[in-house]
Amino acid sequence: MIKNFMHIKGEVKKALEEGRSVVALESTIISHGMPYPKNVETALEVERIIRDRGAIPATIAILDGIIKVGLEKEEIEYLGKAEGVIKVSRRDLPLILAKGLNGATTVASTMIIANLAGIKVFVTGGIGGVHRGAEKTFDISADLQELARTNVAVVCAGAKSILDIGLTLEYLETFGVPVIGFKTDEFPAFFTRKSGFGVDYRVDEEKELANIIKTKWDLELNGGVVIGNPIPEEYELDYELINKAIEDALKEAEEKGIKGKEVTPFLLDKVKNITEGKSLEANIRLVYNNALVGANLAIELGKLYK
Ligand code: PSU
Ligand code: MN
Repeated sequence: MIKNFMHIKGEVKKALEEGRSVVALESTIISHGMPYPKNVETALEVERIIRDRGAIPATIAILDGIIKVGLEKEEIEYLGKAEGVIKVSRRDLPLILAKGLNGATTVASTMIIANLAGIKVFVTGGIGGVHRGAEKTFDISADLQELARTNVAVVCAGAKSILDIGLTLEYLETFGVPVIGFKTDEFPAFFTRKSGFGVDYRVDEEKELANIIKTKWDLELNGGVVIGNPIPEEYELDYELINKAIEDALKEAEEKGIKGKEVTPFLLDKVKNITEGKSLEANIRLVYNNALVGANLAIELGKLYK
């Protein structure tokens, strides 16, 4: 039944059938996370990095109401350029498919689709989380619930401090989601290597990551795993600079009454403007670094699932 809604690109389909390693990629980062044309350049370069390591990339989006697992270059270009592509999380999926619309997938919906397609590793920039002030707004990303239930490993550079990182980690703990620091003892804060919050466990090799992930699923402990892979030192932003930018962005969001699914894209755009594009460059570099680790992890997991 689900197959009626989904189109898996030939290259990806073949790789899955042959048991080769595939890495899922989201599309909200393309249509809502970065400006054109950097978004398209980055998405294509990420795919190249993954191929270079010997894995197959599968960028995921919804086009004309069809779930696409693996996009053509022109489709990535379209998502990067088009205005008004809908940001699609779990709750949006049925509407966008039934109405035959275009949509960019978040971490939550990309996990759902990756899992349906049989892809175990997903690379992104940062996960959504518990927003600051969530005790009043209840603004908690659906990404966290998805991590609690769907069996996909997510390689990210942590979570931005537009979120309440402490509460995000507490939420993940409550729902039994392992949070692993890749070569770090601290959960990374996207633009910076440090957040002030530790991780449950530090792992230094992709092979060990793969072992932990497979063990979780062998035990039928359903749900994802968060792998926090810090931005490389040379691209890290200044802690003070970024926090000032985030404070200003949060203030403006509050003044303008930004709510719901608009909050995250609004904050991301403001931070980019305040840091005069420095944050964009950092964002690109950390995604490349995640792609490298994700591809290696997919290959190691592939060996275990042979
Ligand atoms: N955080 C980032 N960059 C992003 C996003 C989050 O640093 O591009 C995107 C991801 O697609 C994530 C989504 O899944 O925003 C979360 O949105 P919300 O908080 O509305 O659930
Ligand atoms: Mn939200």
